[in-house]
Amino acid sequence: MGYRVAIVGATGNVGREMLNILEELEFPVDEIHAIASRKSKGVEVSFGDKTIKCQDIEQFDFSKVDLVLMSAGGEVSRAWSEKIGKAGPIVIDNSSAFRKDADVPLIVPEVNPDAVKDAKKKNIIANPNCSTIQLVTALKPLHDAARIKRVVVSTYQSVSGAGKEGMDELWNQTKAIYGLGDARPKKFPKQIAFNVIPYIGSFLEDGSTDEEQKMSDETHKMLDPDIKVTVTCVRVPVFVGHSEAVNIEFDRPIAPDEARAILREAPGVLVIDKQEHDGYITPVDAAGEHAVYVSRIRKDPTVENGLNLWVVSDNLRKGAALNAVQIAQLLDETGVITSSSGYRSITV
Ligand code: 2RA
Repeated sequence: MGYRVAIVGATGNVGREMLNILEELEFPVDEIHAIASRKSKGVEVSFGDKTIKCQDIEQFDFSKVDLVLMSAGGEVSRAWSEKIGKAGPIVIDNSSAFRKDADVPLIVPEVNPDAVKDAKKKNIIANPNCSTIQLVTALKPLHDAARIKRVVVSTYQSVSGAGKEGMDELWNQTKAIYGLGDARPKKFPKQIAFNVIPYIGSFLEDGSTDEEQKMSDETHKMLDPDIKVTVTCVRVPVFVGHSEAVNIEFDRPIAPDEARAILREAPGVLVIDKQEHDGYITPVDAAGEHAVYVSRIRKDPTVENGLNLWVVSDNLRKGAALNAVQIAQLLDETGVITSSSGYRSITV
């Protein structure tokens, strides 16, 4: 006996990864349903060696499933997640729609698994923003060892964070710039091929962007509201894998060797940190993998108790689909949902 699972947004980058990861982690699935908008009805997606056809969200009876993994954007989540939660299943929502809701837990299983106790308040759990997930996974073990006072983060976010259209734009623009074709930006506000764009999401009144605000708000909700967080989010011409340059100020001295030892023991983290070219990670190395990689751990001598890190992870996997499936595992392990079959846990 396993679970009856529906994936909403099954044709998207993250939806497809959710299907892959459910299968890879042998999450106990009895029934799987691929759900999408009416225009994608009948489109085929893969689940292991099977092919399943997308069903129209308007026609689907959500009371017949136990778990819904939702990744169809904020608008669809706002229209559907509460309705689905009331029909019975628990919704793991990948959008930002409910992340700040006090009755909706926001969870990275390595960071704040206890928040699962509130899962049934609305039958919705929010999956954090991709760039926040990898940040807090690396910060949590360090914060437990030496309180973090302030974090300065600069992100280098891949185009897959903006969906398939973002990936297509990088591919088509790259070809168009050196050949024939239309290189004008459509998905991104400026040319992304051979360029970087210091803007993700939308502008807020104070001049920051909502992507930057999300990283700060979500770190406060999951890790500690007292940590000062300041962020600059940048889109870069990389297909998959978000990178972050992270500067941390602690309330006591912490040597790079101590930080390395702590991070080596931390769940979900892999330290690759030698002063040689195989000794640091790039997004190309991290794509398709599960871990949050930490490299370039070094002292920041310009502040008291400062460290610099380089943090990279696959934004479609740990930054989205993997974290969502880990939340499903957590629901199962804690008995919030129940099934009699077993499955392999994640090890990285
Ligand atoms: C991005 N953070 O990379 C977004 C996706 N959730 O655009």
